[in-house]
Amino acid sequence: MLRRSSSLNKEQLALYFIMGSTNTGTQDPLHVLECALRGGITCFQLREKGPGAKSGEALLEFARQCQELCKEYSVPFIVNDDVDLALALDADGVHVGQEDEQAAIVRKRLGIGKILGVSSHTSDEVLAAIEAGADYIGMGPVYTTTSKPDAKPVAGTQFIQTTRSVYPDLPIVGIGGITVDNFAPVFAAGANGVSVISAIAGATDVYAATKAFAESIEKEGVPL
Ligand code: 3NM
Repeated sequence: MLRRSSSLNKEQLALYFIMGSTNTGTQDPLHVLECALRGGITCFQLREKGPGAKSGEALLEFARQCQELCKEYSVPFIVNDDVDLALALDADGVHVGQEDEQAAIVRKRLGIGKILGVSSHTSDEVLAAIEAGADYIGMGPVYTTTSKPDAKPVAGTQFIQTTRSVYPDLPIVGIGGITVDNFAPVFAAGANGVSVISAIAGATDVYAATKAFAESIEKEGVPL
């Protein structure tokens, strides 16, 4: 079994914001990220995907700016599915899906000082991710999502609950269609956090939406 990193604190998963430059409509993505950071997100993942996504130098520059903002707020900066970019920037970690580079290879490339997140949809995938040295598992989609065209069928919270009963200490984050109005069952099922794109990136007032979300999570008894 590969070793997990010691750099992830479970509480940092509580309100995990995911964004790319194509998720913010007419709003400047860096402004959106800054408002989200001010509002209280606890982790950030740069996920630059879909039509119009940045690449090459433009992506490197954008990623560097996102990383700088995250540093100002002491929030982990995770890169989705781009180990080269994460290594070039000395990012805090990488998140991969099942179709991306294999988790065990990513762990070897990153070393043990970095955070590795793996999306898992079956118990076999969870076990493989743990054996590959994942620090946390992403599980979804909990609810219907419009942010990932190739998302799997809606899974609800049952799989989180089952996984939690098998692995009491495994850091788990739920994802997919999660909002300030429907997040509570995700924590009740045993997740340590919720990952969101549109509930924050699509808000008219990103700061206010994030702050309200963070406060609601705290009210559920989750420390932020
Ligand atoms: N992964 P929103 S669902 C990036 O099920 C992603 O693994 C998912 O966006 C999975 O908060 C998803 O806008 C999109 O629904 C989440």
